[in-house]
Amino acid sequence: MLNLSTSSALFDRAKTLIPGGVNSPVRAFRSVGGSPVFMQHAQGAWLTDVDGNRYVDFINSWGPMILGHAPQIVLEAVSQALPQSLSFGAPTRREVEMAELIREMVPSIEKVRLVNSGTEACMSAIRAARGYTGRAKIIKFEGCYHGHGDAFLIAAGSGALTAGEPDSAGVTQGVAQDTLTAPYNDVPAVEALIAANPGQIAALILEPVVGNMGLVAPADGFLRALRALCTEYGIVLIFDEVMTGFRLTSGGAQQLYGIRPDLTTLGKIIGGGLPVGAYGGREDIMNCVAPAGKVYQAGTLSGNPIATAAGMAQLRYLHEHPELYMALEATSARLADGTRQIAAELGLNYTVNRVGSMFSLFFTAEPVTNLEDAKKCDTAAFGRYFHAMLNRGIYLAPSQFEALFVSTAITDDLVDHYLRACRESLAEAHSAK
Ligand code: HOZ
Repeated sequence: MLNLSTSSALFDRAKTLIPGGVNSPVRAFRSVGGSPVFMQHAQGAWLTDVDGNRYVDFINSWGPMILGHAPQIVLEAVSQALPQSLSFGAPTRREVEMAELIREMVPSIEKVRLVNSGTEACMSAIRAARGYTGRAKIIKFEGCYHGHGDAFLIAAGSGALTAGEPDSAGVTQGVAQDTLTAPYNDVPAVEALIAANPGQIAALILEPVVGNMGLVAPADGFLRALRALCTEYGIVLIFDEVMTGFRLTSGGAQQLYGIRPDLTTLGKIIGGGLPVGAYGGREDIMNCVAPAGKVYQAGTLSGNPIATAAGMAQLRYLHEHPELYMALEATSARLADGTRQIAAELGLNYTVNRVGSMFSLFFTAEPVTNLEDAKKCDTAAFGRYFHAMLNRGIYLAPSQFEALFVSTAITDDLVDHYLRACRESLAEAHSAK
């Protein structure tokens, strides 16, 4: 068993100071039981906690550490930027260069606005879509998570789902009534919403590959059908690529599936681990944003010089090394296929969904294509599995309804280590009932 005494003591202190003891709900381990591990240090694939335990990291700060932790190129860029000031609240050269690079890597983004988080990006994208169309309603999918903006906390995934409260307290009826929801991968349900709300829908937002109800891939033709519907009805199609952007391919999920959204939201990945977000897309829509247009949105820390230095360093590296996506694909395939095979050998036939370097092991033998499917999982068994993996030095997302993220720091030896731990942990989780 791990010695987690310092983590436990910190959590006890934190609970007296911070709601639930954490600054973001999933971290509290509520859906897997036990108390969270407090981290101290990370390098490459390895995390070290405050008690000195080491773990191979499969969260990678929920996506952005594509190159593993503390890559030299990012650290150097940050140290070069540091002496030039931490914040200006004024335009900088690097913001222009970053916008150019984003546009080059994601061609649907003709104009882009930098913000500070994925939540901010999604809230602002919706406002831009509403300003552009003059319409009020949006469509989102059950189990998709677009940050904690009021409009998105309706049938939301991620922590909102594991807390068992997909409809957050504090969201007014007035806001909630403008958010329409459909099951993921269900085109007829979207058609029905559009038909029932003629000329009223400003935007349709989705994770083109969902990471927030566990990993769920779009069914064949799903994204294409949404694109066609949005074009036909003048609805702004928004891809939330906060987790998939620059990760699934250098151009994100939209490049992988060959679909051009009207707007895209980006988050932590473009900060290389520092707090950044962005939204961008069609020039005519983005020209509605202030001061070019009448949709107001602003922020002192937007385009922060340290965050853009880190983000640019990682983005440039990804752009210049397309071969790393092939390596990520091979590593992730070994991990996911190995997991599936081990489960089958143990007579469990669990579902493993994977797209590129994101995957999930669902504790159900049924296919998982939407939230209803995901909810069929044996979450108690997942909790036991999570702790068995943690005890073996593997740090997974502490919830059945999150994806795992693979970094280029995962070597073949670490894949073997993971698969050994997976076999033992699955067996333990099912013998310990
Ligand atoms: N909402 C994030 C996962 N989908 C978790 C964020 C965090 O706890 O850092």
